Amino acid sequence: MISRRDWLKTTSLTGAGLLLPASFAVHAKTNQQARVVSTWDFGVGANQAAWQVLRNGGSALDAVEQGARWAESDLCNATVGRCGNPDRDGHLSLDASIMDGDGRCGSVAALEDILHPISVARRVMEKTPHVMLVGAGAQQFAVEQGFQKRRLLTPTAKKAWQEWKKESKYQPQMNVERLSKAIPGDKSNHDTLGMLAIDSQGRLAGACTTSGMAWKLRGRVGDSPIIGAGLYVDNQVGAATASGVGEEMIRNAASFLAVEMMRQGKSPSEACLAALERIVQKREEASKNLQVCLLAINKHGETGAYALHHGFVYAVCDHDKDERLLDSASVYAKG
Ligand code: SD4
Repeated sequence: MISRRDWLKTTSLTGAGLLLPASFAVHAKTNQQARVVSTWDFGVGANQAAWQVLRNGGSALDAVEQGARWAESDLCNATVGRCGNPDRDGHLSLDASIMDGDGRCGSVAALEDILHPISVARRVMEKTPHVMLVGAGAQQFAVEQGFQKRRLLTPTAKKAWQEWKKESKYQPQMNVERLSKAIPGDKSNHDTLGMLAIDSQGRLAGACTTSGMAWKLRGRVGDSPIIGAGLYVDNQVGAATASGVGEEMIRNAASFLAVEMMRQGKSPSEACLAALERIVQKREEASKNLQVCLLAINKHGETGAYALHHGFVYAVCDHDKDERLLDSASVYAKG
């Protein structure tokens, strides 16, 4: 298999007139616009999984599904997938959504004991006339579709939950730490993988996957599986995704709002800021003590982000500059 570096070298040799198969040269050219962006520092790993699809000319939809699958199974942290912290009663329940730029979408919420909620969400999109399945029904559908049921709560997450139960204090907190510093039970009790991609044909897609807030009430659903709140994609304009305290995104349809702001001519980061300003305008006091992060891409592949508070980072991967981790601007100054 050709490595990414070799690929870059080879494509520049094409310009120097060396003989390569015509399809290879076309492929290299069209892949210039492919790009994938993801929330948080673990987005780097997720982007790499997605990039394997994009670099071969694959679709944005396949890319974001692969990226989210990586986060759900290979990454082990307290807020996404199999290593996530459970709810107040000790159940690990997962939320995910997927959407493409033509408006097709699917999601699952409060799904238990299934490793890849993002792929179940895609099946909801492709195999049913519905958009969203929840709880026991989502699990039943997953099993019917061939997904294996398996107990997902890790011993570490169980231990953290048992510790938490000693005081049982539940309060959503803002995450101002990079996730690599997050350990179960510390103050960073929520983070989500939100991923947006544009492929070689200019098609957009997005995916969002999370275990939601640690110690949440049983049955609590955040923004991540709600189309328009945690994720929204429109090929005509761009796409946006969110991380942070999901209730704020739901109240303001934040991802949809960011896309609509791009439709009105704002850049991706201006659009994220405008959506956050709406949140601040509605609940100014509350917004000082919780984190909301928005990430966006427009149809030209330009990306941007904004968060309420300092500390949000996002990962970008593309043909030109490989992988990089960028700091988001914030509404409230550091400290
Ligand atoms: C939720 N938005 O369930 C998710 C959690 C999260 O960063 O993103 N945290 O509310």
